[in-house]
Amino acid sequence: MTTKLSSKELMQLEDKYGAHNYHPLPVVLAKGEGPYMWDVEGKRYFDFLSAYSAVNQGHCHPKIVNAMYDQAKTLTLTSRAFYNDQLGPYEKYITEFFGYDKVLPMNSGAEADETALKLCRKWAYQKKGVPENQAKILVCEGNFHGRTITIISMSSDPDAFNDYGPFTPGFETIPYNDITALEKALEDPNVAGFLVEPIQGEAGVYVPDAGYLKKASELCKSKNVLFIADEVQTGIARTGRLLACDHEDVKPDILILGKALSGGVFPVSAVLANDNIMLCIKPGEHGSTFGGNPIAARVAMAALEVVKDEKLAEKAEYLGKIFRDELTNFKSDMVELVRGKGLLNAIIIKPKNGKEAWDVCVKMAENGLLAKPTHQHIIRFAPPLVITEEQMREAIEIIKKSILSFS
Ligand code: IF1
Repeated sequence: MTTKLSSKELMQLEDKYGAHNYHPLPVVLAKGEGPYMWDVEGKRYFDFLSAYSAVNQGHCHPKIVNAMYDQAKTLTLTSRAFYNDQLGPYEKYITEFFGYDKVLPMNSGAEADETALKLCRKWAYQKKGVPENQAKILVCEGNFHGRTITIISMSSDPDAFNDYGPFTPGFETIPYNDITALEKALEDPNVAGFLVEPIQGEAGVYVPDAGYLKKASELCKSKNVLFIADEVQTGIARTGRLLACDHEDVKPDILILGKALSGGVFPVSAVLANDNIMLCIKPGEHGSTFGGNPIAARVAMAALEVVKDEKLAEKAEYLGKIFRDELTNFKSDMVELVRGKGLLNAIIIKPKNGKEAWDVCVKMAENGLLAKPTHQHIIRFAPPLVITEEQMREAIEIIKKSILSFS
């Protein structure tokens, strides 16, 4: 029986043998269930990050884990060189679930974003008639769509693109939540698409003005430009509706999903579109080894069933209102602003006596709640959507207590 390593020993292993591309909070987790995680020493935490909204259905949801386990001992991977008995039923299920003709299955969110970009360019040349290699895609300042070289070529965050050049051309950056800027950029006849997060997650849960998404999608339609919604983080019930676009009845031309599409159990992502767009990609023109594998198919169907059966969007809507009301009315000179939709929220922390968002997160961890700053002064709060009202209220008390400890 190998002796169990302590948190400290495990952190040292990662430091010595792992790339230093993250700066994690000093917590080593060993178990997850529902809204909770436990560290190596057995301490329990509320998870208020949900792996950046991948664990919306709660940690280790039995229905999803069992689907994975059952398929994993039957058939894991065939590649798309052949058919498999799970992909067709999954494709039917997910396209009917979201209301599109077809789905292109991938694995990570970044791969799905890359797929959407390729699809948009193909459509531009084959259907819109944009001259070859002239297609332009509009993106927003503050965007986060993944970490590949093409995706960071669209980024306005130096941490994302510094020393990774040369960059992929064909993108124009406009301010987020600015209809006038979009209108102006759309004057260019070579614009093929507008890629946007309905709420900017990494930028700090930046919720655009009411009507922005609707007006933006209408402007795109009027200029024969594809409205491409990256719902990798905001989708799958996180913001109080199945998709964040649903708050404004916006139907993206291309929908990008990831993260909670698998409930955090397995890497699954997807791009959905109707035939006039999706069929621009012909056999042999795009794919991936694991894309559409039988485990991903089973896991994603189970994860979506959980969203529906457990009414997770309605729960997120209801509990999100409690979270924002409680923390907006919480009197503290460290809480500058509370914003969000559903259970995707953020608190902007005003530094006090040299203490800032990171220190609040360390204190919350001591008090049994895990969250992490996105940028220096913003803490994102995104618990699994299966959290109960009682658990939510207990967690809110931990947040308040932790902030007050700096008074
Ligand atoms: C990391 C950030 C969040 C995403 C949106 C695509 C992707 C993501 C809207 C790519 C991924 C993750 C990546 C992860 C941390 C997390 C993140 F801080 F990086 F920016 F959530 F805000 N579109 N976001 O949020 O999906 O390829 O990762 O599956 O890179 O540290 P992925």
